[in-house]
Amino acid sequence: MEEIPSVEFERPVKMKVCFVGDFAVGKTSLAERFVHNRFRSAYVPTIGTQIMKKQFTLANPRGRGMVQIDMVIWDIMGQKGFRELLNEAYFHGTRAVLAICDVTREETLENLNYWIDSVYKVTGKVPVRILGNKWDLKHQLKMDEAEIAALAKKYDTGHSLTSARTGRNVERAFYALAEKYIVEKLAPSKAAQAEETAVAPAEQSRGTSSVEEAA
Ligand SMILES: Nc1nc2c(ncn2[C@@H]2O[C@H](COP(=O)(O)OP(=O)(O)OP(=O)(O)O)[C@@H](O)[C@H]2O)c(=O)[nH]1
Ligand SMILES: [Mg+2]
Repeated sequence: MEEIPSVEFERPVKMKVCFVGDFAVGKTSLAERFVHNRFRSAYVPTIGTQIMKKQFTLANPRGRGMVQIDMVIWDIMGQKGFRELLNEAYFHGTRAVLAICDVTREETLENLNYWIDSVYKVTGKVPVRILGNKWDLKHQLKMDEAEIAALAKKYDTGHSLTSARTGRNVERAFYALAEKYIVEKLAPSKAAQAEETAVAPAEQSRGTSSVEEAA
């Protein structure tokens, strides 16, 4: 692949990520682990949605340098009912999805089809990563890893086996999703390209637009 100049990522990449999956699969717990590095064993169902922010840096997956990611996490309630009426409001503007199942409850994997398709109805196809959470309870496993991998393949992606309780693979799963988004969805910044061709080098740091998205 052609190397993209690092000027492309002078500014942070903003991305809204939605967490989807059935109730109690561990969406809130994974967000809390990633953002605050903490875990609570009590189950407090999310009502509506909880929004969290996290900044982190990655090696640019398409070229030189580092990329700063400004992630806004929408942790959405897994209980059905009136939530379904609000899908449009929740999913609008979503750039990428973490679709989470609980490896100790079989139906939570199958239901990810419903969840991902609900997002796609609003956003079109966006990058997804499948998470098999509660891997610390793998002695109670109710699905094969091969089934998780097959679902991931269907959605053109990979999967991670995570534990919000121990922290296993949590950070890596977020990083993998951000990399997929950058590689698949971000076009080189038109602003950066214009600056390269038309603006004197001393002025190059003054552009107003950050990375732009492919249609
Ligand atoms: N052992 C174990 N328990 C977990 C893990 N992740 C979450 N839990 C527990 O599972 C329960 C549900 O976790 P939540 O994070 O609230 O689940 P949720 O998906 O946000 O649920 P809703 O908000 O109702 O949709 C809580 O009791 C958590 O402590 C994990 O990786 N391992
Ligand atoms: Mg929750």
